[in-house]
Amino acid sequence: MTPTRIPSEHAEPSIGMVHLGLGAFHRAHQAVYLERNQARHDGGAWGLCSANLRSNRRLVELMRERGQRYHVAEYANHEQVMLREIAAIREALYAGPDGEDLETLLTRMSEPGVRIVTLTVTEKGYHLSPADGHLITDAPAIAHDIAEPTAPHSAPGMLVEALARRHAAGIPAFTVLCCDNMPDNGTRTRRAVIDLARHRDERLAEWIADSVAFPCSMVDRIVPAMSEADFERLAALGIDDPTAVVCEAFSQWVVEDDFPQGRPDWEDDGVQMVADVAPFETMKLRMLNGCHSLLAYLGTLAGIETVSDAVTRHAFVGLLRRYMRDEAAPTLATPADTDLEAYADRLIERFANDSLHHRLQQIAMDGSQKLPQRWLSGAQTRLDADGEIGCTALGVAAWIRYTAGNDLANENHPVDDPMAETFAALHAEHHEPATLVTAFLALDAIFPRELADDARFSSAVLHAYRTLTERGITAALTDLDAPTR
Ligand code: CS2
Repeated sequence: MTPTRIPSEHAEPSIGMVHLGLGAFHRAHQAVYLERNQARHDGGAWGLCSANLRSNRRLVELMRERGQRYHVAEYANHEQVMLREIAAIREALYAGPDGEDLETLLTRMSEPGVRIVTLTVTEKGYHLSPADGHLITDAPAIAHDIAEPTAPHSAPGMLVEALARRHAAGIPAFTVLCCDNMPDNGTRTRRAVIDLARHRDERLAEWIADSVAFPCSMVDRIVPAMSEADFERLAALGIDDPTAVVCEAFSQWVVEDDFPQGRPDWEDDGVQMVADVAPFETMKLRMLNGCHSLLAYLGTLAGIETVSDAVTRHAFVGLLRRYMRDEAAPTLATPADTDLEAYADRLIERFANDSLHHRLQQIAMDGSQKLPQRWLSGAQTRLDADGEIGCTALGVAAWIRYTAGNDLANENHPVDDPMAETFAALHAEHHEPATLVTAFLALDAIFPRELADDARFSSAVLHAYRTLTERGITAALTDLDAPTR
C-alpha cells in the first residue's frame, strides 16, 4: 500500500517547552501536535527540549545524530499508513543516573523562555502510592532527592530543583502538564512535587502551591514498542530511521485549560482544551485501559501474544463488551456529546487494528501501578450501587495468576513491576487459592481497604481464580453467564 507522506518544512522553533520522558509515546503523540503547531507558525516559540531520565541513552544519541528529525508511521487497519516527518524536538538530552546532561536539563527548565514542562514518565515515575496517591518517601529515587535535592534522580525531584532555581532567580514558574495515564494526573503530580519540596524548604513548597499550575490531561494513542519487524516494514517504505515510531491513526488529547504563563494555540491542532478533564480521563482509563488490562492478563495466560490476535476471539470480545457495558459505563459521568456505545465500538475496532503488533506483555507490565485506576475505583463504584463486578473480578484473578510468572500452559513470562519481588514471595508462600488471593488483596498499596474487605469482591475474585486455574479460561469466561453471578 502506498503511504501518504507529510514532510516537515518549517523553520526552527525556539525552545518553549521541556519534556521529561522521551519515549515512543511522547514522540508519537505530543510531538506530533507540536509539529502541526510549528508548521502553522513556521517554527514559533514552542519548540521542545525532550529528555530521557533513566533509560535509553542510545535513543538520545541516535536522535542527536539525526538532528532530532524522525518519522511517525500512523497505521490504520490493513497496513494503510501515513508517514509524518517530525522536527518539533529541538534538543534531546539524557539526564541519566551518572548525571550526564542533567545540568543542561535543569538549566533549560530554569530559562524564562520555557513556560511549560510536560511529562510522560509512566505511572511509577511519580513514586506515588497507587492506591491513595501519597509520595513514597522511601522509594530510592525520592530518598536520594530528599538527601541531595540539587542533583535529582526522579522526575518530581527535577521539577522541584528547577522550580527552586526559578524562585531564587525571580523567574515566574512554568506550568507542569502531566501526560501519564493516572486519574487526576495534574493533582497527583502537584502532590508529589509539593510533598517533596516540603522536605527541602517549606517556603518553596508554599510558593509552588501558590504559583504553579498543574493542569490535568487525558492522552490517547496506541503506540506499541518498536520491534525488528516494524523497522523492516518501514525500511520497505524507504524509511531507514532507528528513531521512528509506529502507532495507530487515532489520536486524542484533552487538556485542562490552565496555563497562566501562556500555551501554544493547541485548539487549532486538534487538542480539546476544556475546563474539566475528569470525565474524559475516567472514561478512557476504565474503558480503554481497563479493556487493555483484561486482554493483557487473560490473553497472556492463554498464550496469546498481541491485542489484535486476542480480539479475533469471540469470547474475548464478548468479555470486553460485557465489561464495558455492565461494569465500566455505568460508573461514568460521560463527557458531553459522547455516545458511550459508539465509544465502545470504536475501541473494539482500534484493538482489532491488524497493522499494529501491540504486545500484551507491554500492557501487562506495572500492573500494581495500573489496576487501581483501570479497575478498582470502578469496581468500588459498582459495588456501592449493588452492580456487576464479575469481569473485573476475573481480571484481578488473572492478574494474580499472571504474577506467578508463567501462563496456564506453564510457559514462563517476565513479571515487570516495581512490586515483582513481593508478588514472587507471595506465590512462594501460598499454594492454596484462598490464602493466596487473601494475601494479594491485603496489598494495601494496590487495593483500598474498603474494597479488599468487601466479601462480594473477595469471594468473586477467589471464585474466578479457582475457575481459571482449575478449569481454564474458556470455563472462566462461560462462568460469567452462570445464574449465581
Ligand atoms: C496501555 C496504554 O500499556 C498500557 O498499559 O494500556 O499504553 C494504552 O495503549 C494507551 O493508554 C492508549 O492511549
